[in-house]
Amino acid sequence: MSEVKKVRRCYGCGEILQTENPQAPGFTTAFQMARHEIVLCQSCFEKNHAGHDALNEPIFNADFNTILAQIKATQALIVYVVDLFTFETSFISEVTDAIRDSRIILVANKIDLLPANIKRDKIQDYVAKRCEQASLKPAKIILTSSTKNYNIEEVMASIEELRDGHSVYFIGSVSSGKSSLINTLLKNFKNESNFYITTSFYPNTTIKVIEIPLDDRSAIYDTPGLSISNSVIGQMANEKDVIRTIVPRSTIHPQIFALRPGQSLLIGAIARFDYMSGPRSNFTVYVANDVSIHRVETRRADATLDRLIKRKEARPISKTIASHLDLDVYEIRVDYDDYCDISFAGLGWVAFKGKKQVIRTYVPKGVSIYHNTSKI
Ligand SMILES: Nc1nc2c(ncn2[C@@H]2O[C@H](COP(=O)(O)OP(=O)(O)OP(=O)(O)O)[C@@H](O)[C@H]2O)c(=O)[nH]1
Ligand SMILES: [Mg+2]
Repeated sequence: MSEVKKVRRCYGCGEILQTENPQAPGFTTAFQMARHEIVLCQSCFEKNHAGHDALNEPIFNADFNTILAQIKATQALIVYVVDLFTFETSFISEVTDAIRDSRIILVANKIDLLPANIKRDKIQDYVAKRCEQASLKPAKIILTSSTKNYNIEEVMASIEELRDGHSVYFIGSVSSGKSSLINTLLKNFKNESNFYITTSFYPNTTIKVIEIPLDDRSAIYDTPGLSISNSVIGQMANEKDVIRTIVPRSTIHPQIFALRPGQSLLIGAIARFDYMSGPRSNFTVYVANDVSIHRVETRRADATLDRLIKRKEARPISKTIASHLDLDVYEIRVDYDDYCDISFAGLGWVAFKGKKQVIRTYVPKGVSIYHNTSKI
């Protein structure tokens, strides 16, 4: 088992909290640390500097309950669309819990973004394993790409096979590609009306339920995506430059970094990966090709990140990250020999072979880190 603990910062000044030395920055009592999720260091506490911020959980949109009620009332078939690039964030546990009793086709979309070295049957197994862990039993799991027209026929055939005359609802997180999939189905199979649904690169494109009649009694429904507030995309949804940079448009080219402890990777100016201890190891970074990655000595990482932000020399730069202090820190202790991955929700992931390494990851406040599919 690996040990993972969040390295906590003072919510007033951002200093890393510690309980050992009252004279050093970031001191707080063990009592405060144990009692509260949000803690101010002694110095900020004395200044009565109110800190605020909390880790966000994915938002389960209220309107979605109405959609779920309609699905249940009409015994509709669900096409649950998950984005393979941001799998852990778009495979939403609240949705899984809510749809468990319905008939489901799970469509794992955007397969074209994953490099060919990740074998398709491995991905299929991974998705099946994650469904099993979540006690979700889809009638079919289909890997697709709506942009490359991959497996669209299988989606159509499965819908026809499983809907039994009932309606079909496409649901899933924002930007998972629900509207694009429906458009591709329409293009391939029938589009008498020549009507296409608006799709876009930015989250929250579909804002109302859209009905596309199949026959007199049934229809395909496109639904607004559920926003994922614990992902970089959710946190920075209004920063178009950031979204343009972090959402991949083409197949990702993974980059391999051989790091020794004491080296760090700055991922754009919004995330960071510090290699704290362990043997020299290869770390493969999967992020959109437009995201810059700077390798630096850890002791210089704070200053370098601040300089990159100031000079706008990294991609992306976010208005919400003015300095290294604006990032939350998590420490991960890997304690086994197997393959490991650490995902930065919405941004990508780092893969490596576990050899008792200690790693610190830094992400914007409220963004989740996942380690081997577990949320930290
Ligand atoms: N690379 C790739 N991009 C895709 C694929 N499917 C959709 N996209 C892109 O993903 C973005 C979001 O697609 P939409 O179809 O608007 O997603 P949505 O799920 O309807 O989003 P909301 O309406 O906001 O919930 C667009 O830029 C699409 O071009 C795919 O298979 N591969
Ligand atoms: Mg849409």
